[in-house]
Amino acid sequence: MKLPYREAVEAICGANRIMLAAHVNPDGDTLGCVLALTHALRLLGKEAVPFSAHGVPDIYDWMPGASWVQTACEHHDFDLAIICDAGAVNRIGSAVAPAAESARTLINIDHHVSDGLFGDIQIVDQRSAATAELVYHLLRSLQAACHHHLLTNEVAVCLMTGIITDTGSFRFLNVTPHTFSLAAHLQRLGADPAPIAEQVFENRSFAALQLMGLAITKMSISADGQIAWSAISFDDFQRLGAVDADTEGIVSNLRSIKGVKLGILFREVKPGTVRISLRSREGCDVTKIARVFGGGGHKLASGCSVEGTLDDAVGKVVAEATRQVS
Ligand SMILES: [Mn+2]
Repeated sequence: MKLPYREAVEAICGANRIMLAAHVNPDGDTLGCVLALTHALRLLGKEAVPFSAHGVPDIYDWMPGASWVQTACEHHDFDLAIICDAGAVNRIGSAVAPAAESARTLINIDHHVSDGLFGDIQIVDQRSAATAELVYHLLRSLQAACHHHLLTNEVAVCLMTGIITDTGSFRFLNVTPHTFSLAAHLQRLGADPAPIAEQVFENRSFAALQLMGLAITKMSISADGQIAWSAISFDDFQRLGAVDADTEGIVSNLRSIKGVKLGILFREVKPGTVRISLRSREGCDVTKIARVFGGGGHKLASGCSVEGTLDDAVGKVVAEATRQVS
């Protein structure tokens, strides 16, 4: 499959005002791509503005260029919009999407399985471990076309952050030899993985660890030992002063138990609304469970929401999971 890098380079060269957009609930990959592109485009003298409707989470606020990020866009006069790591335009949030849709040209760079492709130019490849891999190739093409050094230390750090976070520090199934050669080049450019991993994974709040402890204390396991789950109530969040982002990592801990195929975390985000995260090992497709409750995602990582009490949600989802797993 040949990706339209040349077309994207032409669109970038012909544009002056360029907006870059991350998806809502931003992760290291979407932010890394948006910031890497912003750095590179500014080096080319472009007016490049990064947007993230949900801002920059604390664990990513050290990233080079993080302070440039805007959360809403009122201007509708961009020559070009580049959306990174989002399966659909509405995934960049309603405060940013109209501006991207009204840009003269729209480039979609992504590695997700999506229902329909969008954008005038689509650099979409599901085999890439991270969108950062695709941005890396785009920047190399751009660098060659413009005879301008673009893979700076800042750019390399942003892209390495995307790769480290989307591969779970090179542990996930999406990692290929290509991921390693690309990461090797980024490290040679000055992007050491260790300080990035420390910033992202070892910078947690006290409340987040207390929440983890509570979730582990409250966990349950099915009779056959294949499903492990835990539930955190709205009161638990309030009492510990924890926020939803502090649940990061809990569900993968549930899945890590020997013999467990499926981990489920229930969190009452507000009274009457329960958000559910599902994580499985290979061979167990959690999208099938999430879809029953109107959610979706990937085979090994999906989510959904259920209205009602925490106990009701646990009862319904665990019953459905048991039906599907056994
Ligand atoms: Mn990604």
